[in-house]
Order: sequence, then structure tokens, then C-alpha cells
Amino acid sequence: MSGTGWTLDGDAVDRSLEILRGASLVLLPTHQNVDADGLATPLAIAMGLRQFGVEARALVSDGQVPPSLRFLPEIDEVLAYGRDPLPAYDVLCLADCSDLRRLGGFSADDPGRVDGTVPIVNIDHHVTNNRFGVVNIVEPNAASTAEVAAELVRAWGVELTKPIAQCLLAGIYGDTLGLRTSATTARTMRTAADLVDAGASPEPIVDALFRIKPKSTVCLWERALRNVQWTGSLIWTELTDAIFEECGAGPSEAEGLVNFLAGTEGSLVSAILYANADGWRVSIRSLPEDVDVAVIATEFGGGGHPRAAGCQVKGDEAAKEHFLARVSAMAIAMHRPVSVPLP
Ligand SMILES: [Mn+2]
Repeated sequence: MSGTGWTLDGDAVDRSLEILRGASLVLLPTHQNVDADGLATPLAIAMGLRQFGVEARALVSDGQVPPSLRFLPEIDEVLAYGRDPLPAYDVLCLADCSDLRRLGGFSADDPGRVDGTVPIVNIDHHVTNNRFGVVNIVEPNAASTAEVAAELVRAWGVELTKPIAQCLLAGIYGDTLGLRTSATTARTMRTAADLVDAGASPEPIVDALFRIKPKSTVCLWERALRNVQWTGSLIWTELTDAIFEECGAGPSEAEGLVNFLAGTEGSLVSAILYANADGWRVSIRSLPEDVDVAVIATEFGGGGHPRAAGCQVKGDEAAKEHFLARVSAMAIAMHRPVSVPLP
């Protein structure tokens, strides 16, 4: 795996610290639907800045603090937009935010907040980041923003305390699913190991992010798995609003399900069909590298990534059957079994 070849730009390191240290209060708004990387990284940066005597507060931009992230150190210091009054801030620091439109109510309610009047320090790892900051530290080969921040705070001269290390490890684990994704490099693992050396503990992170779930999730998965069906190379199931209601589950609770189905032996693609007013919203995954589900989704007006994509199927049961058969056929056509070299 490549991706080890990034180095922080020394000028950007110095400039970012100069701007942040000059602030009377740094506000760190998260992206909407915040995840572990998106919240733990601003928290870690805020703690680091406090070592320089700088006031810094993380803000959950859409006001929704995910219960699964309550385990993060200093979570009670986090402000929630709409719940807590906004403090007077003179510098913004965005971490893990590829786009200024992804700041929930914080930017939607007043676009002037992010028009550059207040300087923005931009720290990220999304290849699509549009470099909106006065300083941009964007490393697309890093597996998480926390991985970038781990090196950045070290370069700033921040002492790696146990709470900072715990936040950064949570960010890395969140985006890499516990060091398991293809974006995970040897460098990611070394950074994680350094954080463990500094006192971070993987176990509570793994429990909170990957093991502990509400009862409603088990109810939802039970209903979904009971209904699993096959159409050729496609393994799929369908969920309705009624099932979500009966289980008391929210939409995010189905998220891992399609990944669970992907890679089932005998399948090339997996899908979850969410029934809605126009038909079905569909989430599609594949495991084989040559089965590009973005191509499949695009044929139906959707899009996404090669391994994870989505689209909307409009119409009735006949349209659904046609869609399912087409997905299976496209996957089979794309898939070339690996040829085994003859001895
Ligand atoms: Mn991230």
C-alpha cells in the first residue's frame, strides 16, 4: 500500500499555529452527521491549543452529538449548535470537513460565518477538499484527519497527553474501521502505536464504535436478515418505514448492514432497498475489485464510489425486479475471476 509519501508543509505548520495562537477564541465546528474522526480530531486540536493558553471549543454544527461518541475525553466541553450559545470567536479551525456547505446549521443559518471574514484553518484528508482556508493542511493519502492531526500537533510542539492521544486514536479507528480499510498504511499503524504508547487505549474505542449498539439495531437487523433474498449474483434485502417504526430504529442503524452482506460467499454485490414514496432508495456494495458499483448506480441515476454507491429506483414491483436482475447481470459482466497461473 502506498500513501506513506506525505509530509506536512513546514510553512503551513508554522502559519497555522501562528494564526491559532493569535486568536482569543478558536471555534472548531464539525461536519454534519459527525463521526469519530470529525469530532475527536477537533477535540484533540482544542486540547492541544489550550496548552498554549489559547481558548478553543469544538462545536457540533448540526447540534446532534452521537451517543456512540459520548466516550470521548472532554465530550462535555463540546458545544452543540442550537443548544448552547455561540461564544465570541475570532478564528475558525475546521478538521475533517471537505466542504463549507457541510457545516449544518452553523453555516446554513448564516453563510457569513464561513465567508472568510473570520480566518479559517483547514485540516483534512478528503481528496475533494476545496481548500477554503487561509491555511490548508490537506493530506489525501492520510487515512483519517486524526492521522494528519497527530503529526501536526507534534510539529506544533504539543505535549501528547493521554486524552489527546485517546481522541486521535478514536479518529483513526473510526475512519479505518479499526485499522482495516484499504486506506490504512503502515504509517497509520505506526501513528496508532505511538498514540497507544502515549496512553491511548483501543478497547473502549472498539467497544463504543464497533460493538455497543442499541436493542433497536438488533431488531432492525433481525428483520432485515430474515428477509434476505438472492437475485443471481446479488444478495439483497428490503426495509420499510414500518419496520424502522416497529423497531424504534433510526436510519443510521441500518448503515452497517449492507457491508455485512457484501462479501457473502456466492455473491458479487449486496444491496439494501429502502422503500419510499417513489419506489426504493438503494445502497449498493461490492467486495471484488473489478465490480464497480458506482458504474451500476450511475446507470440508475445515482453514483458513489467503486465499492459503495447508491441510487433511487422509481416505480413498482416490476421496476424493482428489473433493477435487481440488471444489477446482478452487470456485476457478472464486470467480474473476471482471477486466473490461477499454471504450475
Ligand atoms: Mn475523516
